Amino acid sequence: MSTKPPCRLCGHALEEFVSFGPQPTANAFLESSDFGSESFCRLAVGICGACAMVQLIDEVPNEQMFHKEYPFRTSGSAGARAHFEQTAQWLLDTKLADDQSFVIEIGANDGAMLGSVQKAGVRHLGIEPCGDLADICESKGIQVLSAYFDESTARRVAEEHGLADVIFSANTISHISYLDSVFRGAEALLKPDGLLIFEDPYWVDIVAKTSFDLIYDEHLYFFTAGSVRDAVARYGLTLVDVQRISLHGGEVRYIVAREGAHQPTAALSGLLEAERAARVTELATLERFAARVSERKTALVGLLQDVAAQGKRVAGYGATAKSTTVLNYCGIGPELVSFICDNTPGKQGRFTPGTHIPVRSPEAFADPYPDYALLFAWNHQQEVMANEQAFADAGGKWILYVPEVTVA
Ligand code: DWN
Repeated sequence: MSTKPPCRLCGHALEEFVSFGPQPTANAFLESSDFGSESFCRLAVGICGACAMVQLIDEVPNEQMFHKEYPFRTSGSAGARAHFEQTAQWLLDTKLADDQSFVIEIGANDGAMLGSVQKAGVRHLGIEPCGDLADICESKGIQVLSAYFDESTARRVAEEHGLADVIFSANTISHISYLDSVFRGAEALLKPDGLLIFEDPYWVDIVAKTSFDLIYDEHLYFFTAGSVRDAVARYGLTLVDVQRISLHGGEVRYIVAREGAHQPTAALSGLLEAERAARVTELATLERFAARVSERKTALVGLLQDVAAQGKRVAGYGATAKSTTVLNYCGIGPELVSFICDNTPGKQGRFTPGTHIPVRSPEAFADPYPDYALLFAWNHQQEVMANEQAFADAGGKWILYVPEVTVA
């Protein structure tokens, strides 16, 4: 009899509903000398039968994913830069207005958010385990501690820097396996009326768009307002507000306070109601999602094979973490996508994990233009297509696979 793995939050059994097979570390872009020595981990998603937290079944150790050479830079897109400048301004205007204010960011990345806080002269601390990213923050004058965030880091920070008005985090809380320690740490580090504010991909949007490529090793949890509400409640915290965010294909910003410190908003009850109506945590919905994932693979591979049979050349655009799932799950290698261009220096000159497609700088895109460009950075579609208008003007066609496989 096979035993079902336990939920990381409540220990109840997980029901697996989709699997992508063995996958390499999503952001481990390779040197050719690394070929053959990559490590793979099964990528499969389940839902807890008790607390409805959607999560990966297996996990890759933190140190294998988030280390000195972690390549992703938040500031690599103008859309993300604008979003985090606006976020900083919103925090400064509404939550950090007095001269004793103190904000902490978990997963500060390259300082896209804290850079504006630093410029405003407000007390802050970035917590960033990836050494190169912490160095970039420091070079911008941002105070930073290079560490993983957990309860012991939180207690150390509280002792050395005092309690925080806001603990902010973007695209990081869903990446941390030990959420119990994170929430206990937040509880220990917040002022009595302080707020934990975090934004992450929204499971409802992933189901609605079948954006299956948002599933990869770094994304351990796929939150809904309902699952976050129940998770934080175990640690004396309450989900009080939510905001919808369009970045990265649809996210939610969760605003969490100590129990009784802030009143829940109408926006929260509205989103909880919409989630119930969408039935996104019911097994039947999840099984339909899994069936659509498989159909999407067939459609994308079929299109790429047709294009190859016509002797046309396809390049990829954006060597995203998401592309690792698409390429490895669909079995797409250099015979179907000859190279991928990306503006991240740490990815250029390397090869995609598992499928060994060369990654080149955006200048290579026009040298000469391919017939088709497969847009792995579909979440930055407007920005990329505007920057590369000359490609379409020259007769080039974009291939999209979210929310459907289309040629534009
Ligand atoms: O949560 C995460 C998100 C926020 O970022 C992480 N786990 C890892 C990473 O995921 P991703 O790699 O899928 O993120 P993006 O933002 O979709 O990556 C876009 C990629 O495309 C970057 O490598 C930069 C590149 N890019 C480019 O070359 N030209 C992006 C734009 C907009 C461009 O014009």
